[in-house]
Amino acid sequence: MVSLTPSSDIPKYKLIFLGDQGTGKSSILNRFVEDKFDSNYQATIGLDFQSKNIQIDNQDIHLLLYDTAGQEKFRSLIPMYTREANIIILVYDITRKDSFLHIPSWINELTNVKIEDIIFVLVGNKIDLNNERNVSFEEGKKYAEDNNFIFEEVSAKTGENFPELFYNKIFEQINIKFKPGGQQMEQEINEIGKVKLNNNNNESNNKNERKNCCGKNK
Ligand SMILES: Nc1nc2c(ncn2[C@@H]2O[C@H](COP(=O)(O)OP(=O)(O)O)[C@@H](O)[C@H]2O)c(=O)[nH]1
Ligand SMILES: [Mg+2]
Repeated sequence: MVSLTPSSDIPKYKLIFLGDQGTGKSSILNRFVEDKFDSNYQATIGLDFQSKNIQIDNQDIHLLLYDTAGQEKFRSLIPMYTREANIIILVYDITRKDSFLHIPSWINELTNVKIEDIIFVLVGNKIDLNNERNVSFEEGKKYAEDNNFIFEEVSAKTGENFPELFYNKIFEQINIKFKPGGQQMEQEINEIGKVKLNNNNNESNNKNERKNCCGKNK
């Protein structure tokens, strides 16, 4: 699944999806990487990742996209794979208010990242279900603005607003504020692979130490 180019000079960026189970993280990843949508629900176990080469202003870049499980029992793994993250995409479901209200608690899990070095993106998913909406566009936008996050509402099902989100807003920010993934990347992928294998039956529910972080006082 992952096609790394180990000795290449292509800059690498690590992008992580966080958010409640069922908000559409895996679907957004699949829509972006393969431009497809599968309505058969399959909960992500632990974490998974894919990669995609893209071009920004004629410059190749390599994106590593880490998909995570929204279940509480996997939260203890978060610091391990948010290490060296460049972009964190926080996903909620516009039909589920609880998933929006839980966004600060996902941010609070980020105990080991340099907040100022990361591009944060708040994404309200499932806008094809607009008639079931429970989180307004304005609520999402205000929260994002208050925290200096990129904001977009999308539908992984229809692909609506994907070009705007990825090829416009996120990549524009990457151009402005880029930090290469660095040498740690391959070692980290190996470690993550081990964690995935070891945690398929992990019932651990450790709470991580919480640090002050953006959104915490919201
Ligand atoms: N209507 C609609 N359903 C979606 C959308 N994105 C995901 N889903 C559905 O929501 C459920 C959870 O999606 P999934 O990607 O597995 O969520 P995850 O747990 O956050 O990875 C699945 O049944 C998806 O088919 C969307 O944009 N619109
Ligand atoms: Mg998933």
